[in-house]
Amino acid sequence: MNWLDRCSEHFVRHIACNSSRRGFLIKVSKLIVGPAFIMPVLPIARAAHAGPPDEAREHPTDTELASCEYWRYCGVDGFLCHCCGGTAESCPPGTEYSQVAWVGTCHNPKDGKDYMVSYHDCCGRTACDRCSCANEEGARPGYAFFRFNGVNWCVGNKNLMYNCTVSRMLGPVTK
Ligand code: ABN
Repeated sequence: MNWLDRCSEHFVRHIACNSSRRGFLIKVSKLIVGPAFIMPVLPIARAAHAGPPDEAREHPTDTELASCEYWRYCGVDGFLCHCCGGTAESCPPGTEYSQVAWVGTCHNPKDGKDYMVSYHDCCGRTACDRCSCANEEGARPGYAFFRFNGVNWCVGNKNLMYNCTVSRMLGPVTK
């Protein structure tokens, strides 16, 4: 028998001699039930998957979606994908979402609430050049580059070519 076998045997015998079946079952059930009490307080990014709340599931018109004034575009610096063969939230065919995004907080005048919106560039085709917006809510000039939104977010993708920008609703801002 090698040392690993001897150690394992010793370890298992030690557990067998020092624990009862009931004690073992109690420990196992604690392992199973315990996380159920801890999980609700862990910081899980539910908002990213929850999508917009019911009140934000509005039905904007085509004209609104093609306008830089539409509230959810408050941080867009680029071309609106809605005008480029995609939608406000989805990239045009032949392009893919940027791995990096700019996140902003926009005020919805219809329900008076603030919402988090992430702005992804769509990458892989030449610039769409339609519906150009230069909104700057929450942004700072270029010299404060950590807070500057006039950046090509395709930098993290294989294909760096910028086409247009989508505005994806993450959820309401709770204070
Ligand atoms: N985020 C849109 C963009 C792309 C290239 C240059 C400026 C802004």
